Amino acid sequence: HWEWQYLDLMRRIWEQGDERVDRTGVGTRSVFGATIRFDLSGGLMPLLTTKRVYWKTASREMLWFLTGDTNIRSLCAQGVEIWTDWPLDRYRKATGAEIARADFSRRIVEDEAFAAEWGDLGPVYGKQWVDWPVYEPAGEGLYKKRGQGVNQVAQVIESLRTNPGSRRHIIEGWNVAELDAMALPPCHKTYQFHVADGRLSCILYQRSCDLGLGFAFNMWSLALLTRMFAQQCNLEPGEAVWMGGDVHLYLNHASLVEEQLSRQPSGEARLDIVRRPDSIFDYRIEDFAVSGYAPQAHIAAPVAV
Ligand code: UFP
Repeated sequence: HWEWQYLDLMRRIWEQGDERVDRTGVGTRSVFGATIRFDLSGGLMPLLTTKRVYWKTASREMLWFLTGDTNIRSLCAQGVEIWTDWPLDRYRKATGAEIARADFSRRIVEDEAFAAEWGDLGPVYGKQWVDWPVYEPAGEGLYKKRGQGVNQVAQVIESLRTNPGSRRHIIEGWNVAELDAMALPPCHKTYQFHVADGRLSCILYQRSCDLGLGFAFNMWSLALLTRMFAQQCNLEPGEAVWMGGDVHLYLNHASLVEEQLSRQPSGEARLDIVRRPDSIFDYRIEDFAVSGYAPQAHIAAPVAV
């Protein structure tokens, strides 16, 4: 079962990883450099079975990236709160208000002007993926931002269709010049696609990975993106290859690690994309049907912000 790759990595990090002080102050054990591979043939998907993974939440986030939106409002409206802590933190610090997360989220949804002022994350994934800024010479050594940036997603779809043998099918999130303006510099920063024998594969390079919480989402999203791209390019799904830089477990995840390592992987999940949308930008959550997913119980663990 593919999931042993994950459980083995978890055990290795917990037992032998280097203990490090990290940005959040929580502390981690980590290894530097790890790979997990998954064969997407036959519609199979890398959904962890040793705990329940909320794949719809991860899918909604992926669809939100593809819209280019960087405001949390549409996520909150769908009950997706995975990005809410950053704007909430900024709001609390700026105003001194003691607002509960649920109230903040509700206000973001109900009050458009409030969302415009407080709900934006800066030029994170969505912005870089579909509107990477381009600067043009404006005389006297000055440069001017072009109205429309580069749509990397559309360009890669086009290059996969017209030049499948290319080794340049890359979507990059790490815009060095704009990192300071982002709520969080991209974790899943580089996607590279590859066509061989009519199959589409994708490598994700993730610079930093919370193996206990983030990975399950990141691996699912990588596979989902690959499936959508394959469908749009009339290719069969190949492999999803995940590569981590700093792969870590937070020291306050001891009970998650203990519980998950006591479980055995079981069964396999399949994804059926029930419709073929006109473009990569037209998918909806209803297009995704997962079958065969019978995970073991959810395991709660604190998120380090
Ligand atoms: N993290 C993930 N996956 C993600 C994401 C964040 O694992 O998609 F957005 C984790 C990795 C790390 C923290 O524990 O969030 C980001 O912190 P840093 O920027 O210091 O690496």
